[in-house]
Amino acid sequence: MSNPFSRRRFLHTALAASVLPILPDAARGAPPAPKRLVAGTRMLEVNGRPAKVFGLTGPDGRPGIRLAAGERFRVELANESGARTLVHWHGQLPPWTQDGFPWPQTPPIANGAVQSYDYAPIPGTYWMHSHHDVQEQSLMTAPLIVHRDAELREDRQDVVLMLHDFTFRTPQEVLAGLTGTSVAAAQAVARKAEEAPASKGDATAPKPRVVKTDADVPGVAMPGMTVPAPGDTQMHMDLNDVHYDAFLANDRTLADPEIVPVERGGRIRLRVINGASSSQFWVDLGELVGRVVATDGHPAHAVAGNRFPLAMAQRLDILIDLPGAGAFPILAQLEGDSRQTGIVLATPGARIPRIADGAQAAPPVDLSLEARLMAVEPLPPRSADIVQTIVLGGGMKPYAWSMNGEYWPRVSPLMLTKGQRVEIDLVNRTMMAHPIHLHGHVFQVIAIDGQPIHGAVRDTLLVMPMGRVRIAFDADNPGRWALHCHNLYHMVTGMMTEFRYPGIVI
Ligand SMILES: [Cu+2]
Repeated sequence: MSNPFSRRRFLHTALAASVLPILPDAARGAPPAPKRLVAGTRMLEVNGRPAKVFGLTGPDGRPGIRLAAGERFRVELANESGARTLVHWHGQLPPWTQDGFPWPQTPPIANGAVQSYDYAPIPGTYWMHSHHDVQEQSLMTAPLIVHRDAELREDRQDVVLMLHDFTFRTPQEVLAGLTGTSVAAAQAVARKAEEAPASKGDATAPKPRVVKTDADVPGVAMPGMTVPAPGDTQMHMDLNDVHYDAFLANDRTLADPEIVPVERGGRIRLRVINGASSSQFWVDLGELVGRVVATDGHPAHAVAGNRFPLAMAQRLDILIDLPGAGAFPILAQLEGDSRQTGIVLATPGARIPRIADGAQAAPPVDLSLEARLMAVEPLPPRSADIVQTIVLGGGMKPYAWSMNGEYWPRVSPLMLTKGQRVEIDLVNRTMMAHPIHLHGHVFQVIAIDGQPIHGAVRDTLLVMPMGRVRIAFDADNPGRWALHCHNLYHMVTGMMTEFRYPGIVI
């Protein structure tokens, strides 16, 4: 009879002892060490010229942060950028003091300082960007991917495609070109213009101002487009406030695209992130057919197609099953323009084609996909406790944009009470589309132009020119939260407001 304390048991014990020191802390019950994220600068080559940009580099040397299923967002953000900064975890639901928005209580991080974050993240495709000044334009942006348990069983290759717009001008030069003067001066002119006709009409509903001429805003080209409006009348809309030098996909142009090695017949989860400051794209899968299965990180019932609109700050998860071997460009074409950027999925030995810009200008990004989307995990049905209308106003000349006639930072906070079901009508009285982003909450799209839908769950939604959408969310995250247009230049010239819960000490 063998000894119950067998060799097998001994080996097991010895092995455990020898392995213990290299086990992750989590396996010993202690929280894992925080991940270090460095806000710094880096050099890119764009159109053959060196370009110094910001960057957010994770512990593996790649941009951003990737978290395993169930892992906490425990991050030490080290600011080595040479400037003050503050990073927002776009779409995540942390306590408001960790949201990375520059409230007086949560000021930007000084150069050389380190700030810690610790919260339970929600899974999906997210991103991070500076919410300080106009640093987002200088690529202080990166992916934030939180994996799901279910993805482990999917056995798909994860491919991230992050889009940017790039200019050799400084963001301050771009902004000065748009306003012609200063933000404050443009807002003052806009306020005065809105006050003047108020006596004749409804003072609470700002009218659209006459918008733009192409030639008279210095340094800016704005292709206008005429598109059929609802009701089949013709409507002029404005696109692309800023003329960019390049569009980047994972920091590279289409002249020198990233080649992503994939397996013949490979199964891909493509995570597309529009990190551009002022540009919207059509994601074009070419000969491939994909299935959109998540919007802004939140699962949606699959919608098949090969060309999908993507507004600023939005994300799409697209499942792609490759038909075999070859090189498969995944492109993003600027709305209203023929220029595009992208990456190439390539099986071993595939010949990489040279890809030119599009043959013709793409139409404006629209809500054609939005209308087809349905959340897998919708909000529980419930009637609204409050319904709030938010009117999007402003225009190109003077270049200032508003919410309910107010220009950030001179706004009156909208008060929420914990436990309320909130519905918001976003009413666009301008000739531009506005991608509206709500901090700290996820919402469901429940109507487009008055037509009820059981739409996507999201954190950013496009409101078409002269269009109207309704969103619903539960007020479950007390604090101070921004609601704003994610066109960087619309936001910094005024299109932002605040949701505030009572009891927050200001
Ligand atoms: Cu906007």
